Amino acid sequence: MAQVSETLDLSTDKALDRDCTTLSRHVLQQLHSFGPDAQDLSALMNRIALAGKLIARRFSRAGLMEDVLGFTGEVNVQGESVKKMDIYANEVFISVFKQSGLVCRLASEEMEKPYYIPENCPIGRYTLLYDPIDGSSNTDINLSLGSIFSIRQQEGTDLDGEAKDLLTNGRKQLAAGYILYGPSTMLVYSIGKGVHFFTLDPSLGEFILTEENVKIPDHGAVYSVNEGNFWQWDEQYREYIRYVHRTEGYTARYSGAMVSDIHRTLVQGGVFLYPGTLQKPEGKLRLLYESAPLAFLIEQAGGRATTGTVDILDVVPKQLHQRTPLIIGSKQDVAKVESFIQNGH
Ligand code: AHM
Ligand code: MG
Repeated sequence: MAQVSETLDLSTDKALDRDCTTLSRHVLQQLHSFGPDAQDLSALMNRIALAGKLIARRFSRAGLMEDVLGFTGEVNVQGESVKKMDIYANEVFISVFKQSGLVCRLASEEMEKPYYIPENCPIGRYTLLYDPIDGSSNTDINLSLGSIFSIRQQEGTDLDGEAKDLLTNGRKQLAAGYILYGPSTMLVYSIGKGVHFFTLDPSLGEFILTEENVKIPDHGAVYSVNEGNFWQWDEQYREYIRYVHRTEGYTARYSGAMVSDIHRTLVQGGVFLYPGTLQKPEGKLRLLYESAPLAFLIEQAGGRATTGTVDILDVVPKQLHQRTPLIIGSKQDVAKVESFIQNGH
């Protein structure tokens, strides 16, 4: 036997170590603890991973199955047409957390009010906030999409079922991240100890650590925004866009799914913007399900996220489905946009 281990070459050892770093093990390693709170977070992340695998599996067969693509004919609380995958993914998270015992409430972009799991409430001290499918207009054209999640500790008893304790700033998030359904499925998360990438290995059915402590570059060449809304923006935003048009070194990318755009920004740097428009003065993106979780991640990676005047993580919402303008990405690029908003240049 001794002979076998001596002959194992180093690259095999490394590959094995890598394959063994699953998400739940990584959470425990990060917290240096096997205590109850660490076990809870580890179990919560494991459930989110399961939801991600179920959604990824359905996406991968979308064109082959009945009832996956297209709209349901309903309009959600945001006034947006609902896709069949929005409903499926929303229910996947509920179903996965019903069995966890840890989560008493789930609040999602697709539901007017939080979903309560009464049997979990005496012990379930956590709330999951999520956008089940982000960028759902990409569903029918087989382009990248995502899910966004955030975990908060429940404060108080919430006896009236109003979930008012969720109307607090984004610094209260215990964990946040996204699942990216691209050529491979990735899970990116932070529990306030850096940002880490996991990739789904389909042969194992497990998310495996692929990059630890990811840092966003301080500057990147890409600006990412829906320029079709140019006519609807405030003049300061238009001036910023005119500036990048006349300055060498900028290039544009916009996928229609923010999770993909944020992932690229995290890896390569740059800035993503969704400003207020005439039709939607606060922009399109929802603070609790989209902007705050992504701001938490990007700050953990050394970047910034702002409304243009206030850091996203300091915004206290007045209602669950509140929208917010968002400028997010590399420090220097966010500062440049901010300077246009605040000083006009
Ligand atoms: P969704 O969660 O309902 O799909 O909306 C959010 C998405 C973002 O992923 C994306 O950046 C944006 O909406 C695209 O909107 P638009 O088509 O207005 O540019
Ligand atoms: Mg979304």
